Amino acid sequence: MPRAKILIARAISPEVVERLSQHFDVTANPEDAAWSPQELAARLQGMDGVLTTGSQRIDAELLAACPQLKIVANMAVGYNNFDVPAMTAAGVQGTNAPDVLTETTADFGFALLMATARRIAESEHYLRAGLWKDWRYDLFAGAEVHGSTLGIVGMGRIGQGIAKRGAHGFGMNVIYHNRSRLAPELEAECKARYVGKEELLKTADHVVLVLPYTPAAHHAIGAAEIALMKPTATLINIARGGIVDDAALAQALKNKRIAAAGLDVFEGEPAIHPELLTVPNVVLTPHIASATMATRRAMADLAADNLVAYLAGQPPVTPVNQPEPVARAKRGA
Ligand code: 8YV
Repeated sequence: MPRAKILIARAISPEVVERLSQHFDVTANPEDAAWSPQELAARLQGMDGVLTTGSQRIDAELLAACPQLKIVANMAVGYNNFDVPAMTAAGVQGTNAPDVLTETTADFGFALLMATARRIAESEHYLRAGLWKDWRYDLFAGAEVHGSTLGIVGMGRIGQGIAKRGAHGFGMNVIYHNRSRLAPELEAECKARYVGKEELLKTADHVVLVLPYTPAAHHAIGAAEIALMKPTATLINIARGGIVDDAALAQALKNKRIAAAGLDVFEGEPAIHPELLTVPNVVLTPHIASATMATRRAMADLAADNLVAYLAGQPPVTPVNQPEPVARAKRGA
């Protein structure tokens, strides 16, 4: 039987490319080119599977152009780059990469919160620019982290990781808002109290966004929501661009409507709203919350596990849909 063919859409850990090569005919992207949707479709001709990152859009048009494609394995927990109903209807399996990045991403959420509240990036730029002349009692005086109120929007695995760090490590009073309330034992483990979104925005000293992107979550934090926040509050987004209205946030930061923000994700990234680049009270990082070598390797390994299982006729490890059987059979899966 000929070996299945897979495409790896972006550069990944070489060990995982090597591992995949033991199972499949692999076409990789070692120069890490960011292919256009047309280029991706062209490279997917004749491919049975593809390993994607969060930046390749998988929609009905692409699937129609790639009739042999059976599985798309995303090396990301978020899969808003997938049109899931289109994939299901076209008989294509989608998988994501949850769990392996939870603690690493929660670490980063906390790091960004600390950097933002304690003005680490802003003060470092000042020092590097040679502006530090003397000690002052209020030099880069920031917001208290320990003992303050931490508001988490989106209480999945990563949200819970951030809650535990805040409650157990920093003695924070943790409140959260989520589509559904956690089971009482999980709330107790996280020492977190469920509140409405408005109460959270009004009472939190630090608001951390960790909810998945859905059309309903688009601009969940805009001018009206920011207006509810304390003027001393910080806002952290490690979820997805588009959940925050970046233009409204830039305005609010400029007017000191809130104290500061920390952003790892942006609307239309890698483009950044130009005003965000000019305000000092924001920490900006290039979508690196899961970026440790070990975690990125584990994410690629999980995507590989999904490809290996599914293309061998086994159930995928972390599926996000159940492909329609007739359409699936037409693709030879
Ligand atoms: C990924 C992420 O690195 O997992 C996610 O959803 O946002 C990041 O951890 C990024 O999406 C590239 O795949």
